[in-house]
Amino acid sequence: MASCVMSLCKDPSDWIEEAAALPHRLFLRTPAGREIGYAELREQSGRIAAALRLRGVLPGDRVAAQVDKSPEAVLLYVACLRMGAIFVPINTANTSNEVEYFLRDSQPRVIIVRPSECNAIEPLAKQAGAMHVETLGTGGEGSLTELSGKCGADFQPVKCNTVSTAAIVYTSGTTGRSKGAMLTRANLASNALALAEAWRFNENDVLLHALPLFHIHGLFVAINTVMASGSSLLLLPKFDAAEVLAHLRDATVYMGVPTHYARLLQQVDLNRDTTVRIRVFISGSAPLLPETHRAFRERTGHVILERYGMTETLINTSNPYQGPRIPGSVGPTLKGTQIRVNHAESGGLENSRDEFGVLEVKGPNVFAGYWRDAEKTRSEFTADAWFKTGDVGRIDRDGYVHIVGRAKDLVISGGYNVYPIEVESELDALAGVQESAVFGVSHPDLGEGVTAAVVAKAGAVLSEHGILEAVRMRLARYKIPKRILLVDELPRNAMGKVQKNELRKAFATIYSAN
Ligand code: MLC
Ligand code: AMP
Repeated sequence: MASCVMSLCKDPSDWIEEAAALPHRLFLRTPAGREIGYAELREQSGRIAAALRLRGVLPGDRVAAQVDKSPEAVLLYVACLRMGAIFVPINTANTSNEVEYFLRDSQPRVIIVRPSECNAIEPLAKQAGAMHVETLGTGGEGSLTELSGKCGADFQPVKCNTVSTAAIVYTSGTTGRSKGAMLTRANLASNALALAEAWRFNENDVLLHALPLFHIHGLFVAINTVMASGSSLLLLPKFDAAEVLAHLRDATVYMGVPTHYARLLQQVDLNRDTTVRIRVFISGSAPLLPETHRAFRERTGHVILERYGMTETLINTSNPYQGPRIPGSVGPTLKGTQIRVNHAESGGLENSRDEFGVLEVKGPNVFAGYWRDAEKTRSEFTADAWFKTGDVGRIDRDGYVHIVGRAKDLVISGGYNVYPIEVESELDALAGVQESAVFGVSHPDLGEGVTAAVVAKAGAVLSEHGILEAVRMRLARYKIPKRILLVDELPRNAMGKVQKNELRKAFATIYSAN
């Protein structure tokens, strides 16, 4: 097997320079037959960087993107890395009021959107102070490509301080609106190198990429690990179980969320033969059920490698490449990262025993803080500078971390995080709604289904359908409750706090009974 990590580079830009120097090295391929070598990655990302510079983007300026997945979307991210701009990825499911908030908060110099969204975004961008709106479509069409096509290929990457911010990724907070997590160039570089080494990435690897590009999983865990090891991507436009299955023979590594594995298991052709070329299947972003782990092993012979991460910390732990991969555990910490259990805090997790506590993390992977929110940053770190993950777990005798629950009020649906408060605020604002409580209920496909209990105001008549219609334009689709349950009152404890555990128990089977 060829070398695992090309060299110990300190900045993500260096990966591209190094790999581009090697002739004929492939970076990206699509099922339609498009190929981009590392040399072209350097050239084409350079043209995009030059185009952004023409629009006034300087190092440290934000470049926001709400675009569909495409090779150009990958090139855009790389262009930002190489010019020292701060990349702000936005979920394509976010509605215009959500996008408006991200723009006002991050103040980008340029926002790149799908061509069909240009007219809707322009007034929002103007209000937020973004100077330019550019477009990029799935086929690479749009004003960004037109502009970059007029730029030369001689772009010189900007030398950046490794502690400078490379990306701001919005992640919902436990209170109020989303916060922008500032990830530095050193965070990205150190994590990618640790992962490339832990997962034995080498230049012959082909990563089958079916994840979205606006979260750390599909963007940094997948793409940076590929770039850091000089390997390549087979880029699918989205996750589709049959498409993934059809391309497993063309790749050596697969990364997905547990819903991907649950859906692959529904494919009759998933077996040892169709997965024979893959050397490792990796899962993360949400808990992988031990049943899924076992069923996948039985059908394919592959033991899924589960790892644990967060937007604020990138990847913290991983089951070993060699050595036991334990179902229900996320493995030991990655090289350079430390995790401790704060036993004083079990975050109110009911039935937690003394050995459990809130997991706290330290290491080169931990982010620099929340964008323009020093107070929130302070409150999420301990006095001795450990980041409080809000996940509850324990570390066993062999150093394996086991996550048993969450202290933070969070639902993870198909690998997307939904903070109940955001959904509750929209529900509570509706005429006729007295109050609401949003919680997660076990869901066979999505892991957890976003679920709402709603109490009507005296005399008001509410319906599940009417409520869903009313919030449809306000919330991204994945945040919209799968069920609205009309109840007379919310269960509360003696302190008046809503007992979501009672709700979870009362409605535990609503999705499995379907
Ligand atoms: C789509 N829908 C969802 C959903 N995804 N609803 C709830 N939860 C989700 N995750 C809704 C759509 O709005 C639509 O609703 C309907 O389901 C079908 O849409 P779709 O586009 O066909 O969905 P599909 O392609 O099947 O997407 C499901 C999925 C996708 C699981 C493939 O959500 C996905 O790729 N998830 C990965 C998320 C991810 O990358 N997370 C990493 C976060 S980083 P309607 O109403 O129109 O029918 C992180 C840190 C770490 O967590 O450790 O990695
Ligand atoms: P995000 O804020 O989107 O980055 O999501 C991070 C959260 O996802 C973590 O704090 C965990 O709660 C959860 N998570 C990620 N990976 C795993 C995993 N392998 N097992 C359990 N939970 C996970």
